[in-house]
Amino acid sequence: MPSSTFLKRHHGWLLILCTGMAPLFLGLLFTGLEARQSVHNQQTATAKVLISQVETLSDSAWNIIGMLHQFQGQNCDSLVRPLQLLAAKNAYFRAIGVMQGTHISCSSAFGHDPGELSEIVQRPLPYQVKSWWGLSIAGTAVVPNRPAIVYVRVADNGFGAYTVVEGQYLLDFMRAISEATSNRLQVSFGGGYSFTAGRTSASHSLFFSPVIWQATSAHYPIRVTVTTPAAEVLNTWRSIFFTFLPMAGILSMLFMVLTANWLKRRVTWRDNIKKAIKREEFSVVYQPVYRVHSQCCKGVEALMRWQRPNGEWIRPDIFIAAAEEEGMIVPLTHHLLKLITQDAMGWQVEPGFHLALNVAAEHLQNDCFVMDIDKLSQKLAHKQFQITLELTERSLIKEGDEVAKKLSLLRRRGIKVAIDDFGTGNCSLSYLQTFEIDYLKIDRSFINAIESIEGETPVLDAIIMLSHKLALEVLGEGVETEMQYRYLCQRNVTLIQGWFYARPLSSEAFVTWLMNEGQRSLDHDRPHLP
Ligand code: G
Ligand code: G
Ligand code: MN
Repeated sequence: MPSSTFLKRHHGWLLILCTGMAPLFLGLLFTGLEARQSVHNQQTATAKVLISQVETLSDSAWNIIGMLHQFQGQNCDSLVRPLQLLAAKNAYFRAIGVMQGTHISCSSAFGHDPGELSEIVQRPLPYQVKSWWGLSIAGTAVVPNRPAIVYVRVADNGFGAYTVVEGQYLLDFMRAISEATSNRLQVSFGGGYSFTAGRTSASHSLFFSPVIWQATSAHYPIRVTVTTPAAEVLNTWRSIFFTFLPMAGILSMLFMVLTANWLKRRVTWRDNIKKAIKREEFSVVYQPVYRVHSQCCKGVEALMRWQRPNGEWIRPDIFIAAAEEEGMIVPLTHHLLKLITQDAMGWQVEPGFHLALNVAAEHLQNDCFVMDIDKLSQKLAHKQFQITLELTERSLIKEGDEVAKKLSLLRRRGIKVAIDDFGTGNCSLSYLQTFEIDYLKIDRSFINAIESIEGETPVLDAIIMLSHKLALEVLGEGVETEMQYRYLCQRNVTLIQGWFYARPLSSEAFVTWLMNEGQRSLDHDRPHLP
């Protein structure tokens, strides 16, 4: 096996492998993102629940404090009972009381003169003058190890009320959520002590790091932090990935089979064309072109044909397109030039007889192009053919400058250039300025649009007029009826090609046809013009 073929085979396997891996890689990426999103959704939901819980607590705390303000001015003896009653009725409260400034004057837990508020909360007070505030704290004087939240309101005259909300309920609630979601939760009120539930795990896994989400309440200074450890993110990802895995597997297989099929087809086309060249399955037919002025055959267009050994004909538009795609168009055109040279050697034609051939885009851009055409004209020099290159608009798009240079060089050596299938490509008009052109071949579809000899065919008429203005010769392609022929003659289209005049013929058939029919006029009633 030659080394280049070996490499190509390997490339094939690599490509199959890559397309097989693609769904897996995309799946990894996609499920990674999906896991992060899912973790994030869970975090925001958790934060929302927690915030709403603390808001409910705070609402009832402020409610009670509002009620305490009605006891303003009463002494502690008469206050203790109602305070104790209020505290007992509300499950959340560890203590409630009233104060003067920061000094507590009466409390549900201690009765008379329990001391300064700062002693109860076991830390300096965050505000001396602010009239409303709340703070989460690590513990109180009586229960130092159980966190709580203290709420305080002091009126302008110095009368104040406070309540200490038991933190244990909130902590239990947080622990339950933390266990269910494997998240670490932290809650603080007014920037104070952080209620914390769940383990701290700072470990990073290979692809994931812990995900942290912070949220605050719109009503109170509540801050909630939800931390999902890396291991939990990994778990979430794993469950999403394993759900996705069977689909990825099926996609992988499908992609690999499709790629393998595609590669096989490519190789098959390439190999088949190569073999067909060797086995001489290709041949060339020549379709005569009629010149209206001289009323005789003035040239031919060479068209390639492929017949398989089993007799099946492969359509030229199919095998030409396949050859272009598989990088076989240059070798195929070399073969075509060889066949044309062999055929045309045997023809008896007048000097200046047109020999037109179709050139593919890739060949035009190839370095060997000018040399190939030079070789053809040298080999046929003694026959003095007028060689014409038919290019499609599509082939002029790429490397326009290079192509224009090559065409200009060949034109100086006497080669003519035609635009084939004119009007079906894009940007047609700009090409007329950029490239040096001798002929326009009007696409068959425009000729087909002719409905009657008197009627108008606006696009066709415009193309013909444009060619005349640009002093280009026009050829009508695919002329099938006398009506189409007359229509074109009326509008001074000088060259006619199509079944109405002649079908594409093998070289031998063409030689006979030229002898018998080559001088035949399509108009018996018109005199010959020079
Ligand atoms: O006549 P026919 O059915 O062969 O042509 C079909 C298409 O194939 C046309 O567009 C024609 O330009 C293209 N074609 C035919 N022979 C050749 C050839 O030798 N080279 C290239 N590049 N195109 C060809
Ligand atoms: O695109 P290009 O001009 O290279 O191709 C010419 C194509 O037109 C060839 O396929 C040829 O067989 C086909 N052809 C030539 N004359 C006629 C015609 O009168 N009618 C139809 N339908 N096709 C034609
Ligand atoms: Mn053509």
